[in-house]
Amino acid sequence: MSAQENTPHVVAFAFPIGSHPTPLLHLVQRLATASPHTRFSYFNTSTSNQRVLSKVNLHGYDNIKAYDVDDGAPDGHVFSGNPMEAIEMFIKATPENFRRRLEDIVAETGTKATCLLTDAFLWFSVEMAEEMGIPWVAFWTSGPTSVSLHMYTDLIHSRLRENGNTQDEEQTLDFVPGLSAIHVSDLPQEILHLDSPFSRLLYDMSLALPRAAAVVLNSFAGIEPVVEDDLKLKLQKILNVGPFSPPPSPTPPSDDQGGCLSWLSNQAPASVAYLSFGTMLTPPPPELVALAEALEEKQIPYLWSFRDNSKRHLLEGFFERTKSIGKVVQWAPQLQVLAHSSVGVFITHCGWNSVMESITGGVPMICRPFFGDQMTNRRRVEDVWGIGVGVEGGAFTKSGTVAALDLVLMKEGKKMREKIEKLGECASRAVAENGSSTENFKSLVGIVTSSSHS
Ligand code: U2F
Repeated sequence: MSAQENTPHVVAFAFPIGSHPTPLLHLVQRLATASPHTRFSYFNTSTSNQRVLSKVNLHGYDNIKAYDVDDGAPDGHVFSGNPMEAIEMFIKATPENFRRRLEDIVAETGTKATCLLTDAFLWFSVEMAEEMGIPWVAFWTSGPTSVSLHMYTDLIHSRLRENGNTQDEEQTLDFVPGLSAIHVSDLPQEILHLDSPFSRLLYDMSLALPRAAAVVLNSFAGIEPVVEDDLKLKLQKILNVGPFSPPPSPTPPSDDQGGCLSWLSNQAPASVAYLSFGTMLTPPPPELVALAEALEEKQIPYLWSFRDNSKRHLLEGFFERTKSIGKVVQWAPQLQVLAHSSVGVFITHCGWNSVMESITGGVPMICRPFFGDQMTNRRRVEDVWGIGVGVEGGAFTKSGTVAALDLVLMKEGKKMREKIEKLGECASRAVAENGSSTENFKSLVGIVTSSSHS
């Protein structure tokens, strides 16, 4: 057997939407540092690779190579901007796009895959891994609550049927361990309605996850103890290895072209509202206007990560009038922004990475969730952890936003900060030497780099 054939070769498959591909690549980087003699191949669509690789620097990672796979879009196709269009085209192209590319790479390098480490959504990887006789490790980019809800999809449906499918929005999920605070109205459409290609993908994932050698989460022990204990009964291994932070890079790409950090340094402690709605969405026009009116009325210093040029005209007057107290950028170095002592509140859609980063930075949240796991994340933030508040009525209005700002920056701010600091300490302990996430990461290295199964 040649040295090439003997080299462990971990092949990572990304789900090319939103923030999914970046944390997977960060995980690959950490693994590649921990195991320099293992080869890592990172598969993603070309558009997503371009975006991710413009922010994540692979310089110095000689054992990682990124490859493009087909995104399923016909040549010259112009996307509408609705993420579901890209998702459905991509789903149609799977698993053949990954399978073909993997065959090419194996032929080219003479190195067989010894482990598939993929976004959990790409459940078909378990079949590919089983055919090759290698382990499948699934990476769940959100928290324990949302993966648990997917695992309970059948039970949720049978309970809803018992109620005559009336879907009492206020019904709570007290039949799911640890999740009695979740209401039916918090559930993602993909769990409630199983008829779209994306919902079916997630349902099939819930059936496949027990076959994964391990399910890896960007989370930490103790944040959802009951849910985690229950997941341990359902999955072979659950490995919290978070909260993630980007691995150090010899020449870090500058995420702070807008000068956010120096601007923050000139603001009073805990005074600034940081606004960002993740990688995929912008609130609808009336909500943007209401949000701006609330900030202006209260004269709250703000830092707004705003990229949607089609909606920018709605805020141009506001940005101009408030330029002495506010700053708007296309992209902010969010992790560092949330760790800055001047930030007093994070106005967020409750994407899981944002929630983790807010906990790490110790910043309470005002939550305006839109889809997927964001509503259940909001429920944990507000009702379970007490580290933020949802906006009244579920959408931004001027009065509701003013009330939420008063609550977080003044009335309840101290209490929320104390609670979030406690969670943040728990997170720091998990990633410290000998901490639970650190130890889990070592187990993960063992699982993905052992080529004895091949
Ligand atoms: C999807 O979430 P998003 O990608 O929309 O949002 P987040 O999970 O909060 O991740 C956004 C990431 O982008 C970074 C930020 C987060 O790591 O630090 N970022 C930044 O650095 N600068 C900016 O100006 C703006 C963002 C989905 F919509 C959610 O429901 C899921 O929870 C999530 C994870 O599966 O994926």
